Amino acid sequence: MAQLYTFSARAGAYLRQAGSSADLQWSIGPPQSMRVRVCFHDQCFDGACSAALFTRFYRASVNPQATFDYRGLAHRAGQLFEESLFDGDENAIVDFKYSPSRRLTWWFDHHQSAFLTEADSEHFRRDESGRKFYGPDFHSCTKFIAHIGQTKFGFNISGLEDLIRWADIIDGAQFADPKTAVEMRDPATQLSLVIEGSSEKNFAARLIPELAAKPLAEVAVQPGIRKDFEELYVRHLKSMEIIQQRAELKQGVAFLDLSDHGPEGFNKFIPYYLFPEAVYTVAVSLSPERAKVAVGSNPWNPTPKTANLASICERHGGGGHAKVAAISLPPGDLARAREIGREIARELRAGLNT
Ligand SMILES: [Mn+2]
Repeated sequence: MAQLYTFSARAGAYLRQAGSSADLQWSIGPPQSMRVRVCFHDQCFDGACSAALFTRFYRASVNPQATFDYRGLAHRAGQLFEESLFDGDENAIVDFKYSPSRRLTWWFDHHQSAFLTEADSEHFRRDESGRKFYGPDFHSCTKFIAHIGQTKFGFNISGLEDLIRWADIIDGAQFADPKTAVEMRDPATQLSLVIEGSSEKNFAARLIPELAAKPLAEVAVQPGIRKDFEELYVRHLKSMEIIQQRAELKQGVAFLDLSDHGPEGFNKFIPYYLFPEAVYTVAVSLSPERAKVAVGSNPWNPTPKTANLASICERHGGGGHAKVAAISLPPGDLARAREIGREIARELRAGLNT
């Protein structure tokens, strides 16, 4: 139920209106009891930045006294949302799939595969709240939220430019060169490594208030984060060695089976740093949660990339963006993940060599 707050100079307090027009109840009280649940794409720099930016936007444009709780969401086989997720007075999803739940009050996403079903897509098209937004042309959800905030709500992004710019560079794979992406000398790329790689539960959720309050450079040098970064960077260097040894580069496609290499992810630009001639990468990996096929394209290789990787992955039950997409299967389906990975590699090679 929506609640309205009105500041009453006479009462010297916010008045809270609750209930329908038939049984209006006004109570005196500050609106800090307004709790906003923000669900975001977990272990993703853009997901965390989207949640941070949404927080700033909401405080500036909707309710300065609101409190926020963050919950990271992950793509997995099966049901994505339980109704109990949406336990706030307001409930938002940023940088993640649409939910038709009546409890969802704000939604921002930019993924091509934002809708699980045609029914969800139709539900979104019929929404009249003016608080649910889909921006598939945006490289990052962070920049999309900034754009909607500025153009529809008069939100001032001053002081947040760096956060928005880097989320757009990182999520849109718009690094100037593979060196910037792989050598990680900028605070944003260092934070991205920690957000994607931290094994602490709810790490990103706890980092979001920092991202909303401080410049990236200040967040990145905090001792806890610095230590995590250094540990993960050592692993990053090791994974570079392994990818160097394992990659099967043929006809413009690097195929990588890293499923016996442990659950750690790897920086998706390493293959292009090591093999500039690779146009696409297909990587199979295994974690306790899922067997994953990740498909990406080399943004620095000038070869025209006509394949829509989201569409290819959708055929196998996955999704993502045109230039980077993935398929998640239950961990027991590793053999099928390998098969799908090989098949996609064949399809991409055939497409490049016709
Ligand atoms: Mn995103």
